[in-house]
Amino acid sequence: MNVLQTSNYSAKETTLACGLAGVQLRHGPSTADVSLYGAQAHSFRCRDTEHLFQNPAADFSGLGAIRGGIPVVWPQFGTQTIEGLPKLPLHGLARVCTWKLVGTEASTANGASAIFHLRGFPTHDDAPKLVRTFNQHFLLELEVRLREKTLTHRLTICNNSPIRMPLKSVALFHNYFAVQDVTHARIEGLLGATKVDRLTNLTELESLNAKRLTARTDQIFKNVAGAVVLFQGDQPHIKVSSDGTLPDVVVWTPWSKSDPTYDAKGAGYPADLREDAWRTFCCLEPGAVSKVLILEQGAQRTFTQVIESLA
Ligand code: TA6
Repeated sequence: MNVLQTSNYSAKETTLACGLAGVQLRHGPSTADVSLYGAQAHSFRCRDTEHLFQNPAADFSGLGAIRGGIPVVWPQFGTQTIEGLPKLPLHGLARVCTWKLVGTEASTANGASAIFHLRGFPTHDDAPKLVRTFNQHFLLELEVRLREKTLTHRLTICNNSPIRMPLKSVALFHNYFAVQDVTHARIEGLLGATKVDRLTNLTELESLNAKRLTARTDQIFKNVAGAVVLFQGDQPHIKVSSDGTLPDVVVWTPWSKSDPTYDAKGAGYPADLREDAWRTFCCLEPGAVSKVLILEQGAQRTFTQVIESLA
């Protein structure tokens, strides 16, 4: 078992509270849990505040997508397949594959971190079925770093193909943030961004500085200039920023099944969400999804998001 520990910092390989194998990071009073399955963060706790929504009814068998935490969306967003590439499950393969832990660090200067790899060796017989379906060589590296008030994700996509073949993909961090009540949440930082409504297909500029959620919402904001802040009531709760590498932000809440956009059977509603769970999360998802990234043989690109607790 890999345990790196100093007095206030640790990065410990363990079985997480959700039952999956992973790493628990600790920095002073803050902790973060990340599973090998999906390299998915399931918990980011600052003192007594848990910032990530976790769906207790989710499938933690390691066989399907886990709704909650921070799923890594790659190489496709939603059901949008990329030209020339095979059809993959919703939001791609990264969140439903088991990654390899390749390193941990815990130091006063840098906080606690873990690095995970997912490699595409489509020709290997033991490669996950989805990797063989995708049929591309790639290396994904995800570094998750915890400091007392921040959780940073750095995803590097590398085209390590032995032959001259471009690697096409989009990427996004599907952050499920825990809130007391989404009907009292508001989001600041989207003013002036181009808003594409995925429910109505309308595109317009966002005119609100303080965006409140009042119904089912599924929108992509393009060219978001700076940080986005999620408020609980009047209290700033979470700040999400990137270094410019993630220009899009998706805002999603399924709202309640009684939203008029759902039919009587609730088609399109997340199947494993318990009755009132929709109230307790809001997805704010920095990504690079409106333009396909094309990496030539040997090229790589890094995408960074920083989540800061303001609680
Ligand atoms: O990112 C927003 C979104 O694409 C929504 O359209 C919604 O369908 C959701 O993601 C699905 O994500 P999930 O984690 O529930 O599979």
